[in-house]
Amino acid sequence: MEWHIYEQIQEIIDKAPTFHYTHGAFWNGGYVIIHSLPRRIPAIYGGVLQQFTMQKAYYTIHDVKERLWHSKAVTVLTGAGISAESGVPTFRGKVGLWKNFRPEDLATPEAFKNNPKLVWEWYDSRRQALSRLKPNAGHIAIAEIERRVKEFTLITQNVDGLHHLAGSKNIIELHGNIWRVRCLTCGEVDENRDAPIKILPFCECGGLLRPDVVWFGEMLSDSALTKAFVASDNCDLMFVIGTSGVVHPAASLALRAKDEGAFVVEINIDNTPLSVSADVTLLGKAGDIMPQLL
Ligand code: BJW
Ligand code: ZN
Repeated sequence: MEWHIYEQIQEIIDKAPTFHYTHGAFWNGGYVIIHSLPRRIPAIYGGVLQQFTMQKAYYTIHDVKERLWHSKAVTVLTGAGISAESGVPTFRGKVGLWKNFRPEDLATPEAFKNNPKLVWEWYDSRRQALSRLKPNAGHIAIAEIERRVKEFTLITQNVDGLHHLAGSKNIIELHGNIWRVRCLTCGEVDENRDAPIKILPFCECGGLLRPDVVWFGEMLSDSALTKAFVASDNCDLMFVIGTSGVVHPAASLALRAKDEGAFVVEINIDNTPLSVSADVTLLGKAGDIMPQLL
């Protein structure tokens, strides 16, 4: 990176009001130049908190790359944004699914109880669209990282199965999988790739089947969450990719990783509530940035 770009970044940060976070990204011939958020660090004199000072650190994509390949344990947390470039709609934002659909009507156990046909029609339309989509460069780069690092865990909030198709192996699906069904009567879980699926679908036992996903107000699987905690608490480096960071407990995994000493790199086209906690935010599309780390 050219030195004058560093100077420009420095100038912008210096002009920013003290004690306010400054954040930005600069584009240079297609490469993302990133810097971490300046942090407020307490200055303690004689045991008394006197003031906050600004700690500034700058990272290039090459610094992140270097860190990645020197890490022993890498954990990746993904959200809908990683699949956006495959054509899968995200939930929030200007063109997100929640613009046209209310989560209360479609993604809660009460919604399914009140109108299983409506909920199944929504999931069926998403399954049909998904059946035509493929993993993108972001998914593929994550699978490649798994092949090259010693300890690797992928925690995804996505239900689309695209990480599997890209070749990722050690995957924790926090919110389930849209290609599985679960019987409300006997609890049996089965893979079902019918697209379209028969509405309403029933189990051999006669019970109504539901998508095997986690809706609002439902507990995440104990074993998935425990594994996700272990992977977040024990990694040296965590990538947080394409999530708005507003749905818990998934979002809290990034904070846990940070608290336990991991270096946290966020990759998103926008800032999120997690940006202030991340060591670095790379602003850009996951499908553009992830392959640059290989
Ligand atoms: C790009 C990009 C590109 C775009 N490159 N980036 C603590 C505090 C407050 C509330 C709670 C709390 N703990 C629990 C709760 C309640 C609730 C919750 O979090 N609510 C908040 C919304 C307020 N959580 C729950 O209910 C969870 N259960 C639970 O905690 O049980 C215990 C409990 C029960 C009862 C009460 C309290 C506790 C369950 C959450 C289940 C979420 N389910 C869904 C649907 C899954 C099935 C389906 O797909 O249909 O999961 S909702 C939806 O949101 C989906 C996603 O996995 C999840 C997260 O969304 P995600 O992935 O972040 O997507 P977006 O669209 O929000 O963001 C996309 C991002 O990508 C954006 O930032 C873009 O900028 C970026 N982007 N293109 C890089 N190319
Ligand atoms: Zn059954």
